Amino acid sequence: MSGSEAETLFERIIGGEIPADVVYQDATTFAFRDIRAQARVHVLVVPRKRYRNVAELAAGDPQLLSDVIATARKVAELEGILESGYRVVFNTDGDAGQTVFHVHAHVLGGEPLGLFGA
Ligand code: D5M
Repeated sequence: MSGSEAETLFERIIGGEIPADVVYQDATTFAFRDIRAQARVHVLVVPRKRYRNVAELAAGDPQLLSDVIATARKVAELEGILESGYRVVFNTDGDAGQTVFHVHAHVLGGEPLGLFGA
């Protein structure tokens, strides 16, 4: 990450410049509802510090990746889907269709999601 790069959309949401439906935040992570929900519960979890994708985050700051996963669990708890189950997805670059290059976990649930590849 380079501090000289332009702010990402998600940095502007974290900074309060762009409104969002915030579900949870703590010292290192921030969670808000996806504007294009693909399930009854669809929340994005981002680290406050920007990494391009989960591969760079895993290589650069494994503790922060752990924080993101812990916040995904917290979101599931707050949304009442810890027992029914949920999915965590990191789209990573081209073939995965990543569109915002500030790593984010999609937390999906609240209904049966179907199986990948089925
Ligand atoms: O996911 C990027 C996600 O970001 C996509 O599901 C839409 C969501 N998005 C885009 N703009 C906003 C705003 N303003 N608020 C909330 N959610 C937003 P990707 O994995 O990069 O394809």
